[in-house]
Order: sequence, then C-alpha cells, then structure tokens
Amino acid sequence: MSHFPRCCQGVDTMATFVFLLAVFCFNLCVAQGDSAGDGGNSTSGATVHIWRGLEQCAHTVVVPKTDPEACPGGRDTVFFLQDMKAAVDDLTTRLTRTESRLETIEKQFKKDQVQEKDNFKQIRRNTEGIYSLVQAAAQRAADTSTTTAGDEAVEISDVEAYEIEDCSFLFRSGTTASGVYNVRLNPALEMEVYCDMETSGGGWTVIQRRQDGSVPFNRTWEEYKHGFGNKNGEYWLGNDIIHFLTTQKAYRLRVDLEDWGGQRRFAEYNTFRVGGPVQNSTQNYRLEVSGYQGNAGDAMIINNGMSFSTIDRDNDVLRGSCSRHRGNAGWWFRACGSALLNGRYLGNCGSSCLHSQGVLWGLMTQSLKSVSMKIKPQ
Ligand SMILES: [Ca+2]
Repeated sequence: MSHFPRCCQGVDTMATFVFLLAVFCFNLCVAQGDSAGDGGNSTSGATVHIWRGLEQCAHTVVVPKTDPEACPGGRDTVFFLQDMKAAVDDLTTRLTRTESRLETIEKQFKKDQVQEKDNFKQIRRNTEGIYSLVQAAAQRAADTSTTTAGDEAVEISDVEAYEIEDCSFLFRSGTTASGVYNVRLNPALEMEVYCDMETSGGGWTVIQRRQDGSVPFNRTWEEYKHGFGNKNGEYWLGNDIIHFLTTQKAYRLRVDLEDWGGQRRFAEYNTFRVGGPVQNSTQNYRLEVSGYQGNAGDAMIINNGMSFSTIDRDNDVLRGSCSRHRGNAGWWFRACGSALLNGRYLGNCGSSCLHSQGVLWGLMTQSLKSVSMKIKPQ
C-alpha cells in the first residue's frame, strides 16, 4: 500500500528516489562524457552510460557496505544521495501522518454530520412539541375565557354551575319596577345595571342607552371595553361584560327606538352573542345576531359577523375608518351600515342633520331621540 496521498498513488518511495537519482546522475554523467572527450555525440552511448551510473549509484545507496566508489562521483555523491533518500523518507513519513490525520478528520466530519442531523430532528420535534403546547394553552384559554370588570378579573370556568343573577333573575324573583339594581353576574362580580322590567315581558338587562346626549360616545377601545357613562342615564355596559353574559347563556337582544315625533319602534333578535377579545384583531368582540322580528326594520343584520371597531381600532372592511366617518363611535361596523346607536347625539336636528351622522337606525333616517339595547336569556 502506498504511503503517498491519493494524488500520488502509484508512486512509491523507491520510484521517487530513483527519479531524483536519475536527474542527478544524468547531469553527472553528461559532465563526465564531456571530460572523457567523446563529446557526448552518441545519444545511445550516453543513455547506456547514464543507466549504468544510475544502477550503480542506486545500488550503492540502498545496499549497505557497498563500495561507494562504484557510484560515479564517488563517496561524496553517495553521501549526497543518502541525504536525499533520508529527506524523501522523512517527507514520506510526514505525508503518511498527514494522510492519517486527514482520514481521522474526515471520519469525525462524517460523524458530526450524522450528529447534526440527529440534533436537527430533535430540535424539530421540540419545536413541534412547543407548538402543540401553545395551541393547547390557547384552546384552554378560549374555553375558559376571562373578562374584567374594572380591576376585577372573572374566570368564566369557575361559575359554570352559578345562575347569573341578571335583570331576568331579579324579575323572576319578584322585582317588577324598572331602575338601577345590583346584579350578581357571578360570585365574584357584582355591578349596577339598569333593568327594564316593563317592556316586552320585563326582565331586560340594558347594555346601552341614549336619551339626552349627556354622555359622549366618541370613546376609545379601552373605554368601550370596560364600559362608561351613568347607569341612571346614558351608558355603555362594556364589551367585556357583554361578552361574558352572552357567552354564559343564550341571550336575545331588543332595540327600542324613539324619534323626535314620538314614534316608537323596536327590533328584536332571537340570538345575540358577542365574542371575546382575542389576539387576532379581526375577531375582537365579534357580533353574532340573527332572528329579527319587529317594526323598525332589520338594520343590524349587515353588522353580523363583524368585529368591534373604535376610533383607535379599525376592524371594518372600509378602506378608511367607519368610526372616523361616524363621529368616532364604537360599533360593529362593516362599511359602514345604517345602524349606529353609538353615533353622535345631535338632538332634534330634523332635516338639517348631518348626513349619515347621529344616532341612527335603518329607515329612521333622522338622528333619534332615545334608543336602548337590552338583553334577556332566550
Ligand atoms: Ca377600515
């Protein structure tokens, strides 16, 4: 087996040595031929002479105790060639070691490649595991959605067996006068709300009311989230509470409307549900409404499926902001629709009302005098 690198395979130490020797002897013998007077004119004679000198020198160097004088050039030449042979041997040894180290490195590299593949597979398995955990946590969070009232956090999953003591509960318990009551929505959440105990069978929990323009409704996302206003007058109950209620029970919605001419109309929806606040902004407080009946027209169905929007959170489908076009109101805008109970309270402006502004509902085109949104379990 050769000790040379692959590029030199097929050439062994002796061959290299002989080659070097041949070069040396060629020069030496040519010089001798010149001095012998034959002029070196015979090519075949010179070649024979060279090969003979070559054989003698190789024999002298390789075989111990051979008379160095047998090599053309004598003892000095033999010593020189021996040094060259030693140098070639040393070079061969070094190349062999280098080749051995390269083989070791190559083996280690292949081993590292295998380990790298194993590491990559493990990282991918870990990533998939983490992703599964995140998905499971998100699902649990959705199943046990939380809502807040002020600084108070409410775990919905903790109150599954608790009956919500809303206005409907109070009504069934014998409270029949409309007004502001403390309702216990769960053991940890008690709040004031206006109860409509007279309209359409009573027991309605009012979630929105406009009647005199005393409370501005051009509010931010956070204000609509937590609610604002005065329970004895105008207010928005709060998206978190509305979401909490309508996901605990199946609720229906009633909208009562009155214009400045004293005309009263209503719209009822058999299903009313508001989704929760989630990271995906297109799903924030998503409106689910269906099953219209009434005499005011189904102006709200166009908003079905829309997320809530405010002046600082645009979830509508309009290129611009419906909230900005409609007095900075918060609502389940699509683009932008004809139902807007949270618009600007313009008063009795009649035909001078600003176009598409005010407290609006479908065909009742002028800004309304009073409106209210109220919910009751189905
Ligand atoms: Ca938009």
